[in-house]
Amino acid sequence: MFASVPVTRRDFIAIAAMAAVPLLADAEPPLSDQSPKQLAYSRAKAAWDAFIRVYWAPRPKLFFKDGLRRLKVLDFWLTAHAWECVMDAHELFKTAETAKLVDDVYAGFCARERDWKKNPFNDDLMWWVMACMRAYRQTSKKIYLDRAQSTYDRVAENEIDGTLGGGMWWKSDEHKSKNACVNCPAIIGACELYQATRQRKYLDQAKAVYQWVCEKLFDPATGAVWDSMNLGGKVWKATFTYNQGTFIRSGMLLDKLCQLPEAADRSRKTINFLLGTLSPGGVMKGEGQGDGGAFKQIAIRALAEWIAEPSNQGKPSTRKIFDALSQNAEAAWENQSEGPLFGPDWHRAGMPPRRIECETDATAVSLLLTVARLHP
Ligand code: 7K2
Repeated sequence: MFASVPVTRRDFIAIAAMAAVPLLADAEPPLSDQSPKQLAYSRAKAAWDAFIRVYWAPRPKLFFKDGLRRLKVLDFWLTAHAWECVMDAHELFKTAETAKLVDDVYAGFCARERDWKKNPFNDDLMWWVMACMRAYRQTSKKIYLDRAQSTYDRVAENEIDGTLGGGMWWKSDEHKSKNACVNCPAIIGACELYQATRQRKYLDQAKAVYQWVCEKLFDPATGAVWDSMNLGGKVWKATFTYNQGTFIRSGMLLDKLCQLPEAADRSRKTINFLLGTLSPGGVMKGEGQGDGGAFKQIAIRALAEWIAEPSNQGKPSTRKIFDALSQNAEAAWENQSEGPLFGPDWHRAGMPPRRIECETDATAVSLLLTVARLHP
């Protein structure tokens, strides 16, 4: 059995709000009979409702970055992750509303970003390839597959070459570095395109890029995935959580598609690094807002995929990964800000809600949705 999750005053508030039960000191709703799974669901629902209320504008179908001020629209790459958060919600709630929202986020984004070729950040495009493939898996709508395929094909053709031994350039307007944040998403995108189309070229490309990442940016001693290599061959050894996540998922997919147990072994090492070194006290480190606000969301999604993978079911190591996600969810919940909204560092009490950005909140929302969905 899972360790029982303590029910806190925040839970009473969240659940009372959901059930429209008046919060009287002597008439608390009967939380004591909620199972840990129900409690995880209530928390996820409260966080999700606040996220949509604060950051989403149904007309003209966009996410605001600064939800309570509504002055800035969410960035290109961060919208791919807000979209994935919506898909996390749809996987849990499966309502007509969440289904519509999946399509609306994409439609609204495309209405604003009419020409993705103008974006020189290849990583931004690979994040959208990943998100579109997930939307395709979820909805079976071909527009998502087509967009993923045409985007991936164009970038792969122009941006993968033999300089530095292989791999994809980070930016198309200046070939100065090859980064984990573009190469691992490219591997994942290619694997998923292979699964959907069975075109061999995708698998070959995924394997070649993976080999390059393993040679240049993976530390076999610790399992760490480093950030990037510049034109001089110098490696920036920063270890951000998102790069651990996409590398974990790359190895898992390649092992699944072409029996590469050594790839799954590397992923296991990286999971240990992410849940050990990068998680002081068992909770993943804060990486600030802005781009850093989304990093953990990407790492969490990779762990969720690992847990959901049929061949990992029932293993003690899989259970440990779920427990780690649960512990992160517990910390995020306890350190929430009013809303409930969630700041970037789940080790310390929340920041003022006005300062919390969409991508930062979305990370905790995805975590809570995922824990509720995967809860046994
Ligand atoms: O240096 C890269 C990457 O390797 C590193 O991990 C992060 C650290 O910073 C950049 S990527 C950051 C973003 C900048 N704005 C536009 C986005 O598309 C881009 O990914 O933060």
